[in-house]
Amino acid sequence: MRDQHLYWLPFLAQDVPAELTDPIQVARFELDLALPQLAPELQVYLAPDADADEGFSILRNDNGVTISGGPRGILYGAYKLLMALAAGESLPRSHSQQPKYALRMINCWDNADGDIERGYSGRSLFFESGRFDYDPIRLRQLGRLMASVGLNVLCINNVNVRNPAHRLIEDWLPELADVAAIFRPFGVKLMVSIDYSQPMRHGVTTADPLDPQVQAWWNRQCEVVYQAIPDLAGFLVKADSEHRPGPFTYGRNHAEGANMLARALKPHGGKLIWRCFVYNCQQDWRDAVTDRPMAAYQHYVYLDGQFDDNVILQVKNGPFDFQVREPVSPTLLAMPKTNLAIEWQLAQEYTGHQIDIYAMMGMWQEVMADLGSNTVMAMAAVSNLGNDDCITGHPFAAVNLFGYGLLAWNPDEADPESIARTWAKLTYRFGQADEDTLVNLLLESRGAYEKYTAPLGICWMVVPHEHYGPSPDGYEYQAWGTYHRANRDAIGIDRTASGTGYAEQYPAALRDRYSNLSTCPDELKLWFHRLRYDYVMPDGRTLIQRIYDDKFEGYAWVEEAEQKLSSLPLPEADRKLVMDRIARQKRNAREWRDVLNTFFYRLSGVEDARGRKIYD
Ligand code: GCW
Repeated sequence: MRDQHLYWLPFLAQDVPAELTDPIQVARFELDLALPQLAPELQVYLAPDADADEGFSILRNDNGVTISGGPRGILYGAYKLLMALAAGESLPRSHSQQPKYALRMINCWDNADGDIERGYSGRSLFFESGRFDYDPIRLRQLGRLMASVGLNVLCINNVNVRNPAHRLIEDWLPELADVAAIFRPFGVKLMVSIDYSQPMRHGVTTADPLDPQVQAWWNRQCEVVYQAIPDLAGFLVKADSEHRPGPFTYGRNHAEGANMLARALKPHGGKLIWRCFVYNCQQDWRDAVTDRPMAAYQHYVYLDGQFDDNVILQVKNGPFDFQVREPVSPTLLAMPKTNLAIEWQLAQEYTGHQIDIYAMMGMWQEVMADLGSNTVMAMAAVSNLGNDDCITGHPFAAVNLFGYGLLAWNPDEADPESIARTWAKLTYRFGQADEDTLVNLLLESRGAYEKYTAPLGICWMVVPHEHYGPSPDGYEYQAWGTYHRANRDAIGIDRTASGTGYAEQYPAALRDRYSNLSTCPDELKLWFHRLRYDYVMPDGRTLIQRIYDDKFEGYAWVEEAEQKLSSLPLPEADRKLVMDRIARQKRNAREWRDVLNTFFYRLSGVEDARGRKIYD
């Protein structure tokens, strides 16, 4: 059955036919489908330009509009035009765009058994029961959604390559090639995650990157893979991370490890995306010297300049792990001679499981501002997609997919308000007042979530493994390096020069800003500093009072949001999902409020200055 959720493309109420094989054909189809409703008089001409690639220009004159560019550029230009018409934006007479990043990737953490690691929108769109199993109509719809916001690479399997997903580049190449063909007309190239020890399944006795047999195995494997899928974007690798195999086993560093694979991919034009999520996940909680967020910098920065030119190091936006609030990863600022990609997580692992509303644009904007615009050359995001009726589970989580595409195309033009507004206009076509209500809810959602969950950048206080709901000491005595070290007087870890020294990994301006309590943003104060509960915040409140206030305010926001949502004229298919989820969000927020307030009250013995109910 056809998807009832048309996401931000409600004017494309018919599927792209399977026969179309080229982005220009798709562009023509989409225009012919949508223009009669959006601008019946408008003539749109397509002018393919053999020298152009992904950029496009849209020129308006008295006869109509001409979109020119390479095939993918024309497709992007067609969507741009249609979305501008649908959102009621006026396009200038002449308009050109070029993507800022050549690789704009989605990383699916889909397992071959159909389960999705950290997936909150149902099961895999690609796999079930240990084999490929998909609905081509749904995949074409995903191709269309991706192309409409300029996303061009889709890695379809989990970075934790679980059996039998290694067969993707071995026995399942014909199926993989079929999926690649489905996405090709949308300008989307496939990528696969590979297992570093893969040669050892084939009689090679080692995975040592400097062993010639290993190099030879990968060279041969890449020939076979690229024969089946000549435009495969490349491989994604999680090595020496959370028990995954990698070069450390053989005493090799990650430049040696990555370059070996990159050399096998190189003759075929493939890229090697190498993740930097490497840290000691077997730390003793008594060890107060090792500081997990320092790990990536220590493992990679000294190797700057040693990676081959088709290697891209993929670094998570924050140095910990997609927490509610983190500073920018210092590794992203310290490797000028290396190709770097920033990795975001659209899947709401720590940010509400696509039950709680959490629009990510504010986080992107803050991180990009600290990053400076020329530091990274590619973008990746962990997928929030699945086979639920609504592909992002929560209909509002689609704003994160939509916005991420715009961000990866050009972060300078992706401000939170315009992303939220354009998405809301396209998706719901509400009247102005309802649109404002929705846009404001989206823009406030991150701050609200942050208020009722772990305070001021302290990170992990979630239920272990599941990562939804409060458990203040859940990770405190574990091996993951995730400690808040709260006692009766104080909470947090000093990460300045007088403590673990983490802040010294930054360039001077950021180091000083974070190290100095008066300039460190409130939301990161407990990320960088150990503070007493009676510490007086810049606004005059004590730390403990700020914590209590935030929990009450965060919960109150959810109560109000529920009211506001109930009066929005949402389409039926979305209404049920949205109202069901906000009720669950309210229960979650209430638990967070009361569990955390009780936790801090029991430790500190300090009463709430406003006398609100805190359970003892
Ligand atoms: O945040 C952690 C997640 C793991 C994930 C890992 C990673 C794919 O809890 O589920 O594994 O990050 O990014 O590799």
